[in-house]
Amino acid sequence: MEFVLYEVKGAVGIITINREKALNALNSTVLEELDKTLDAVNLEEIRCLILTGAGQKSFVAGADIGEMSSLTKEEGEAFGKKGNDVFRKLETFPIPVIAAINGFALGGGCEIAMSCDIRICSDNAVFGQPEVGLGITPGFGGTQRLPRLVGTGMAKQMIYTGRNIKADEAYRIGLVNAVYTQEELMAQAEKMAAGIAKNAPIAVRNCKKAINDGLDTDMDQAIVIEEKLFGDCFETEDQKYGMAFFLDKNKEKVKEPFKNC
Ligand code: DAK
Repeated sequence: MEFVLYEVKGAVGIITINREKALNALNSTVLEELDKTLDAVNLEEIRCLILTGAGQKSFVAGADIGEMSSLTKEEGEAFGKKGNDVFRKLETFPIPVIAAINGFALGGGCEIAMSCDIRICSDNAVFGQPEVGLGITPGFGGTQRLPRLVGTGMAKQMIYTGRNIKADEAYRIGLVNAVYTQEELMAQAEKMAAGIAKNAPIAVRNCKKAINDGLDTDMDQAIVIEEKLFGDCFETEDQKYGMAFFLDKNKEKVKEPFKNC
């Protein structure tokens, strides 16, 4: 791949958008390669993904403005669909995805981070939806995901003003869960991913599905979605093992890794 790296560390897959000269801006090739990378993740082996950007300056500085500048209406729609499809694939990916935001997360960069399950960032990170200054609306879900994450008023302020915010403000408004130094960021992301990966994989997947699907509907239906996904866990070996381990009074026993079945 030209612009996307994929590395496996134990049960954790690390996807790096590697277009540092353009601050990891998303062009069509990056979007296509991200799509292929996600399709190639071995879900038997990998239990959590981390998404980050190459270098120390930028996570993703947005969609590629050079490529977008000459698009026709039809081409703009096709570009938007390519991005939206990948972002939705990330959002609904069966296993959790952590965005490790190591610098600029502007426009499409903020939007791809919001498609991940969990966001943590470095202290030099900068977030914003500057699209209105370019004569467009956010096009990769920013008008939809930002209000759901930080509330309507704050999202409208960020989108209408196009003003960037720094890491500490992103933390304060709940756009990121934690802020680390640049040096600490990946180690912390990997630690969190490993913590997720050691839990029962089918239960973790079902939690993601319950939260995502439940948020798309009203509470009466949402609770039924949870009931079903909760019930499904009782057909797994991991539930039988996890509960039997708790109930076993032998203090010398050592917990085995969950088997993902
Ligand atoms: N696209 C293309 N190239 C970019 C880029 C971008 N978004 N951001 C940076 N670069 C390139 C710069 O052009 C420069 O390239 P060279 O000149 O070296 O060839 C290189 O990266 C380094 O950037 P700077 O020289 O500008 O670096 P600085 O440190 O001075 O400034 C910056 C960093 C992040 C503040 C600045 O680069 C900047 O403002 N970048 C643009 C940020 C931005 O406005 N991002 C939002 C883009 S709009 C849609 C779907 C999605 C979208 C729209 C429509 N449809 C539904 C169709 C999404 C839109 C966006 O994301």
